[in-house]
Amino acid sequence: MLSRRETILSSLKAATALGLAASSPLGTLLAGNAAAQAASPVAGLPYGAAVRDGPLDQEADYRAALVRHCSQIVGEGGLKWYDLRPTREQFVYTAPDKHMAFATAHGMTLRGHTLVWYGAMPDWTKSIASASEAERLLVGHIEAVMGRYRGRIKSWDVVNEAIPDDPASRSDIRPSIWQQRLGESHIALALRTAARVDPGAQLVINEYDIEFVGARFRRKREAFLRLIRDLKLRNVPLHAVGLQGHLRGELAIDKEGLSAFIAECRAMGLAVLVTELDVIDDKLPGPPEVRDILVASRVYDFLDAIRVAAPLDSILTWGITDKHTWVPIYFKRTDGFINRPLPLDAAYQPKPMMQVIAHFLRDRR
Ligand code: 9MR
Repeated sequence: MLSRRETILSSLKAATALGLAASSPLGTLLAGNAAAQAASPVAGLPYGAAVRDGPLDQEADYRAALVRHCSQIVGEGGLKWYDLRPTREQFVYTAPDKHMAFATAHGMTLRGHTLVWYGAMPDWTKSIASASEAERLLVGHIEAVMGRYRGRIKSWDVVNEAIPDDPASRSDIRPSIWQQRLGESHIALALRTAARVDPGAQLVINEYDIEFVGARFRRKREAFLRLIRDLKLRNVPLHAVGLQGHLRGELAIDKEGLSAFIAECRAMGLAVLVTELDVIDDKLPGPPEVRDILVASRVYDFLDAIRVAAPLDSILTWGITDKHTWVPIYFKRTDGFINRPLPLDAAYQPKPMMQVIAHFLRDRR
């Protein structure tokens, strides 16, 4: 097995081979950190990760990694309708209660994900037949779930992924049972209900695919901004924009476009959170040392573009270790190499991505 120093040296060699000058910001950052190794570069910083129940219950290494690196966690599942509401009458709080207990025991906070989403809906919700029934269920759900964790879950992804992958116009909203029965007003309804139930909670609208170069992503950014502007103009309570940050290894970050988008959000008084960072690496070259640098470099560009326009007060990755990640479910590599989307490798060793996250959190304004 390579020593930590050898690993870093081989990363640097890979970086040089990729044309990443040692004098570039990322090159300097990786070289600098090679000299000063901390047990956890993000310890004490507002870094966190999504947690999965299997390993949380069964793997001591996994729990130890969370405790060592994270000051916050979020359930990868647990608070989704599919998990909470197997039937219309039931509320199953086993997983979120467990996440809350783990967070509290280790001095971490727990984020809430998510109250309104087209995805992970139990089948029975298809039978919601009218606007009044939809309104009753949505309001009742938010009252029950946010109410249970009032004052304890301090930041909520109230609305998740409201914008379609390729919006037909700026006013396009992704289809869901809520959109079908209530139209776009379901978004304001959810946010207003959330503010009433827990006036102290940070209310977030969370989205992906808004950071890349390309017309489709520009359209998605514009549609997202249209929705946010509209909510703010109507005084709907909304405190932050969540950038999921499921980066695609093969797509360049539109740094200017992203910074401009963030600047607009800031001008409306919104905070900016990174909520689900990882790098989908199925289309990147196989060798891990090379891939890890390319992954770190995408994360660098993404965080750098945000930092130009907003303080980076919170970064969560969608999982903590390459051992447990959603990425291979949809983006498995075909060359036999495992995916490496996250800050720790499958043996829980920090990768260059972790150093990049630490760098941006340490130097936050
Ligand atoms: O990673 C999550 C996966 O384990 C679940 O099966 C799936 C459906 O609930 O959701 C995944 O998480 C998604 C998140 O909730 C919203 N943004 C995209 C995430 C990755 O697909």
